Amino acid sequence: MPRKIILDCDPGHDDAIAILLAHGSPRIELAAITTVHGNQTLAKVTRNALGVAAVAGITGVPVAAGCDRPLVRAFEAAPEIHGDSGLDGPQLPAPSLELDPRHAVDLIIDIVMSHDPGTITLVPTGALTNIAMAVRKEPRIAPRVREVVLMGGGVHEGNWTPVAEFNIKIDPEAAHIVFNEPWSVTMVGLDATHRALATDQVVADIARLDTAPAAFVGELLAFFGVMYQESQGFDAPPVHDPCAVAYVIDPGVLTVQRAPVDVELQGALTTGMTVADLRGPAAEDCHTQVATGIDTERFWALVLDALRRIGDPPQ
Ligand SMILES: [Ca+2]
Repeated sequence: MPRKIILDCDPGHDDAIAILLAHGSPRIELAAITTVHGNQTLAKVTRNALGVAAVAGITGVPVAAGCDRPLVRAFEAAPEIHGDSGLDGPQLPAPSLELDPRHAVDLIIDIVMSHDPGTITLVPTGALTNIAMAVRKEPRIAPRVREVVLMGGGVHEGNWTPVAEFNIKIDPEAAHIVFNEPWSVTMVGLDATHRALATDQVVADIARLDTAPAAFVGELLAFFGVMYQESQGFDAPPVHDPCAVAYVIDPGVLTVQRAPVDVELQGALTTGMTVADLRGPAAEDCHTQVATGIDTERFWALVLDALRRIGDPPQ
């Protein structure tokens, strides 16, 4: 049985690859793609999500736009990583799907409440605003969701500040809500994703697939590589978001450790830091775990397999 997920994202180069991985994997059924402010404005990332859906040949999956700003703080984008469009590099095709008229928060609630308990997994790969709003509006989703597997945070690493990761830093109050609800949360943070590097070898393996979606990924990675080199000194770009999808497909991809996690909201230097307590065995009722490592070969094999299965969808 494929796992049903709602991918809540802000495409975003790595979000785009996460969409392709989810769509191409036989172990995942996309119940919805929802968008949230983040890498760029809500309008831009929503347009990008629809364009990526067209590249992937996705049909019959609702795509809905959500919150256009954080719960408390001012909107903050990441053009230095993702460019002015949020997905600079490749040419985006015209959307083939129409945007669902529902607000993403309502779509998330509708899907979780209309499915059997324990069947829907939430995979947020952007700011946690939509997820926080959904669980505040309809608290009954918390015990019904199978688990939340989010890309964000880090135990020992930051990227937007020395100690905070972008998705958490831009809406720490939303992250605080999500980490403190009684659902199972896996934090796929920078300790794992900074090792999911699109090396020259990976780029060559993807190019060899010789399909339009693979070429699209190649163009994404070319732009992403330059931006990561210039802004953060990486020799190869870290591809964060698909790591969360990969964990749903095959939990063995990541090394995880059960640990309480909370989010710093008032730090003079540390706002948005995910504070994980790894000091000892976690309590029985600890509902959060953090990724501490990744099997990169296994991860890239999943991405390549998904792209191979997608092939060249009819346009
Ligand atoms: Ca993202």
